[in-house]
Amino acid sequence: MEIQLWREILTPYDLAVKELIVKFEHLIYEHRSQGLYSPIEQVTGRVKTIASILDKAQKKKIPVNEIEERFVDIAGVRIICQFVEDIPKVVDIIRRRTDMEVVKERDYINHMKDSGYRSYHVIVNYEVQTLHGNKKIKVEIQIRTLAMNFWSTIEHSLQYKYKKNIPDHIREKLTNAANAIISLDNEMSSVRSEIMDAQNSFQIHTKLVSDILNNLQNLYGVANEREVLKIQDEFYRIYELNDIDQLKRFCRELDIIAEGYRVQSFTTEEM
Ligand code: 0O2
Repeated sequence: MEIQLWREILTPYDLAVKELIVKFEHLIYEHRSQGLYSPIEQVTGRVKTIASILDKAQKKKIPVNEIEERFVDIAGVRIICQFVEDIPKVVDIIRRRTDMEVVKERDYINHMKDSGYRSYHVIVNYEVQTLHGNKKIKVEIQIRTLAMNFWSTIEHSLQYKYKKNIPDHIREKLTNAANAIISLDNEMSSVRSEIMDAQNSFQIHTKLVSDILNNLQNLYGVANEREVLKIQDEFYRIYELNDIDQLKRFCRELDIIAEGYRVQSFTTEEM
């Protein structure tokens, strides 16, 4: 098949990957902006390269004209989580969505591959709208922890380097590393609530400071400069106390002051 034709075939897959990355990243944003813990930490995606498609087709003896129908991972999205416990939550989010339909699931976490590979795969049907109309395509969503991703990225590069014939002594090290990853994920899970609390406080703190600075910036345009400078000094004083409750109280009070100025400016405009 001509390269140009391949490019055309792959265009909807590229669109699907881009759309899904935006959608999953927006879920992270929605969680965080509501002060909630996001089970999704990072999202990446790729369209399989033509070389890799042809390689796999040759190995699996799939005729070129059946590739689109039989390949499930031309479009691939990878969702990275912090903890193993986040993975079923992400799977559940995917199952409940109406813009994609789960057609297959593969649990390589409870059923680790002989290589040591661990990940949860969900194959979905996803519809994209292209210049030539709607097209339903398959997307493979791989869900795994940061630690699992570290292992599989390294192992994947070694597979590439050794053309899938990784020498025994390296294979043994990879197996040891895969077991260490299981222990690491378990250790992290055992302090999960402490880690989540710490991250949560950090996010609340960041959001409060950002809200306060926004309000202060807006006040510069409408309030008396001396008053704004006084409020700003008070903010610095409270910030140094490193006390989240005081920062929350200050943020609420500043909201009330800012609201007062907003009302005042509306009334002046109306007159
Ligand atoms: P690439 O380069 O990542 O695209 P099957 O459907 O069972 O006939 P298939 O399609 O190989 O065979 O399915 P499987 O085993 O679920 O693998 C799908 C993808 O999971 C692979 O795509 C890899 O991305 C990943 N994967 C599976 N096994 C391993 C492994 O042992 N190590 C690593 N690092 N990744 C793995 P591709 O096309 O093989 O590779």
